[in-house]
Amino acid sequence: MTTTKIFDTLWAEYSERTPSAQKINELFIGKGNQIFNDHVAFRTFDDPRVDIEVLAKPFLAAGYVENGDYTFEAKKLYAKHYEHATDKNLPRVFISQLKIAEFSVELQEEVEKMISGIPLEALTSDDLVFKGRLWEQPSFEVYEKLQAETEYAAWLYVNGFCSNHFTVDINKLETFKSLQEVNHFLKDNGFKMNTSGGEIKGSPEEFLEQSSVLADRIPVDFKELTKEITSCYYEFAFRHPMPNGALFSGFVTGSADKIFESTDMKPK
Ligand code: OOG
Ligand code: NI
Repeated sequence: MTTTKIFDTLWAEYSERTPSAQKINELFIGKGNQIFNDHVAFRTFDDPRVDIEVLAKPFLAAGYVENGDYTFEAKKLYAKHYEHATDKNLPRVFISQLKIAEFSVELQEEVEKMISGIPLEALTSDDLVFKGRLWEQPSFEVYEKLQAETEYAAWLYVNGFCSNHFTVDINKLETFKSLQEVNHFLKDNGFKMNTSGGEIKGSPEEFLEQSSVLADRIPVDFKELTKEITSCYYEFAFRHPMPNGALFSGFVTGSADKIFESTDMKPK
């Protein structure tokens, strides 16, 4: 699959479930900006049938290479980021996985049910990343049980495999010169920011500043009832030059830790 096809497909799915991202794009474009993406992100479990390496396949096939890895002790997550080997205008790809062995036996059993419910043809398709939720209709009781241990697993149980956020590259906007200005503009237009760890995560000293709006909520048909649950969110990244003059290209663990919380049902 070409990179154009990959990102067009991902954007179509994501923007349909994330009306805020479409609205924010219209606002930026209305001010005379063109939008470029800094990165997109995916979530999964560390089971070898569906882990980071499996989700990365379409990207590796399209010329992406691994560029860094990150550990999140408290959230029991591990992540890798990928960049295109030659075309640096393409978005980075950030994929995290939940370390399921570190959770309760009950959670492990639920995850096993999810993964063993995935049709074999999807598991062997090399494009799991586009497929959404591949297991049976979720139960609200299970959702709440997962959520009590980890918002991440509960989110994945409902949303499945998909891009959980796109990220506007603020360096490339014409009419905004800082993340502060962007946040101000978004709040003026009624958007709610993720304030966990402060509205802006990171600093010029860390070479990366990031912010995000709280995830949209869409109705989910559980077995027992229909309820609005977080879908996906939009992020904003501003990169600073390192001492060698090049823009920093990685991620900052302490900031990412808080960005994950954009999909929490109970935001901090
Ligand atoms: C990923 C959160 C981390 C970043 O830019 O630091 C991240 C997620 O929500 O799955 O995207
Ligand atoms: Ni991100």
